[in-house]
Amino acid sequence: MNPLGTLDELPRDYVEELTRANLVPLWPSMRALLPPQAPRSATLPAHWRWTAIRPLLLRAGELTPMEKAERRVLVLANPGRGLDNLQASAAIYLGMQLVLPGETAPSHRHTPNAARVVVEGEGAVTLVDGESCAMEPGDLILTPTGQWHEHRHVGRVPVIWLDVLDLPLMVYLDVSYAVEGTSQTAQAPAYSYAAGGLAPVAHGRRAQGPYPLLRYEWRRTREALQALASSTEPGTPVQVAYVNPETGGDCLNTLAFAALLLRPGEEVVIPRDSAARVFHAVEGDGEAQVNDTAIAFEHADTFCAPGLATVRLANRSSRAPLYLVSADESPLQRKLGVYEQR
Ligand code: 1HN
Repeated sequence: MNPLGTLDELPRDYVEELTRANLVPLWPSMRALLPPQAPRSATLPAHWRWTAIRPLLLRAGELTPMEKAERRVLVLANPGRGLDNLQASAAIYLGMQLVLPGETAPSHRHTPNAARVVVEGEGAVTLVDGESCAMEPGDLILTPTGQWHEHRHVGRVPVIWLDVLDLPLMVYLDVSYAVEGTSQTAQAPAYSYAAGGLAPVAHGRRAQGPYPLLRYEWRRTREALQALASSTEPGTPVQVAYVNPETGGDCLNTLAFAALLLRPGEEVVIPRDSAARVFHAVEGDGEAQVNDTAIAFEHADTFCAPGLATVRLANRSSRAPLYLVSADESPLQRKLGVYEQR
């Protein structure tokens, strides 16, 4: 590939004249914008330890009351993208949120899509467009774009969860904003998806609307993985996708969520694809190899892999299973026609 001309090679007065006219020559930036063969990602393999986050988050609970925070969150920022940019990857934001007993995080809605993976505690609920979603460890709870949501906590111990949002994407597109609301009236879910393969019918109708299921109970996800494990060859990832139960499609428009089980001693390779991916250890400890970076992770740790990374995961325990939840950018990339497996 030919080396292209640089800015320094151009006469100073010419460059100044361009600048005055708000013009920029393309060729000095061409190779950076379109690197040969594969994208260059600023996203680094990164690891956020629960043992580091938890005490700092509880300290935030002492330092900053809810009224001063609205959402009491420590953001898991990828150093490769600049900590101030609050990004785990190009499109994924991650934050660890704390709600103390008796606290309420007020109702609002916003354009970014969000999902939460509960890490610790009990007694909190998230209300999503009025639907009351209990929060138990490992549960995945969706708050899709535009839906009202607030968090209430009537339990006795702190509740902590991992927020996963497509916030960086929405900010990039200049479409990110929020609207404040008033406290919602709690309702039970209109439809209950109690068993796989069965779609509930109420008053002769299947569920309407794009998000029929908002809470994916960990208990059921775990059972599904265990059932799948019995028919999956060792070394083949035991994995389920969190889907919209009416369409079978991704549960959110932009990000895909999955749960994985690694049996004791098992090691798996994640198929190499263009989607950046984050992992959270719901139960168990393990090791990840993300390109050249080795990550020894423990229960409730979170880590990320850039798009096109080589990712190997291992459960080093000879007795305990390892359960992970992942989120990735594949739905977004598919819609843009740029998703690749290599
Ligand atoms: C948000 O609305 C929540 O509702 C959590 O719990 C984290 C990060 C950025 C923007 C909005 C929540 C958020 C957020």
